[in-house]
Amino acid sequence: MANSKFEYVKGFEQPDHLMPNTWIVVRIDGRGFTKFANKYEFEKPNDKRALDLMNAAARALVTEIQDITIAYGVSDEYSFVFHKLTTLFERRESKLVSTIVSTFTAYYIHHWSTYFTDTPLSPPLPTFDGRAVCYPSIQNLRDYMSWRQVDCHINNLYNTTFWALIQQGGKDGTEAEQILKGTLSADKNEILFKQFGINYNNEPEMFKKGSVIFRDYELVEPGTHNVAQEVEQMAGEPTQQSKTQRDNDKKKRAKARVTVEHLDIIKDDFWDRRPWLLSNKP
Ligand code: DGT
Ligand code: MG
Ligand code: MG
Ligand code: MG
Ligand code: MG
Repeated sequence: MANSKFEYVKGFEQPDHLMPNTWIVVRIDGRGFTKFANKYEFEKPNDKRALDLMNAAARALVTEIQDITIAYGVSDEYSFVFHKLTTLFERRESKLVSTIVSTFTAYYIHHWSTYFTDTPLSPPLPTFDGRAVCYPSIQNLRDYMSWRQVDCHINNLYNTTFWALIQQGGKDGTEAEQILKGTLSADKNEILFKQFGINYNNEPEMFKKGSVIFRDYELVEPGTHNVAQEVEQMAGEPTQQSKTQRDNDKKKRAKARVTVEHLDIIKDDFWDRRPWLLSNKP
């Protein structure tokens, strides 16, 4: 139906190509999960089944969409980072965001029964919103990731103390809130330890640090150097790769194991040991 008189309507579509050469972060977040968590009686403050399910959905998505370099999840949210050189969907924002949101949601529902074995899903079904943000430098991107992980830590320490006061301390919500008003991290650690015998350090890593998903190749030992990598990063531009090299890299990427870990991504160590994550190669 080329050149019909109706075709002019296509001209109403707005271009939405995201800035080239920037790291694209698509963050999804569960819609109304406060209510959703109550409906399915998620354990407070952390339900391992719910978090494992988020991770399973995210892992399936990262496995499927190979342009994603790394992902980070906490609570009902997940951030997916596209390599700065990605050309997926010509970097069109609406395509990237809608694909991530619908793929994630589909896998979340698909995997539901694996984690919530006795509770079938019923409407209203879980849904997610999504947004894209471009970060021009590795520093900006790492600061974004650090921001989310710091948020995880602050919220988890607060929530862990809040729910200990209620579940073990017999307080009601208002009382617990009053007790925690104006407290610093050290105070919360002390309340947990002195009143409830909880050493916050011994809480599960997934609760304290959130979850990181990435392709695992061989770790680089700290202190060793990959010369090719260094030259590439100094140059600040992608090295010209032959087609064979690109194809090989692609195959390697497809074969690499996609892992879910609960690690510190604020300090340098995580990134230093996995230089491929932020390398100039897509
Ligand atoms: P939104 O995102 O504006 O549609 O609204 P919500 O209600 O999803 O709020 P949000 O995203 O700021 O906060 C996440 C909610 O999900 C929060 O109320 C706690 C709940 N949630 C997430 N993970 C867990 C969990 O493991 N256990 C429990 N009990 N609740 C959880
Ligand atoms: Mg929200
Ligand atoms: Mg939410
Ligand atoms: Mg949220
Ligand atoms: Mg189509």
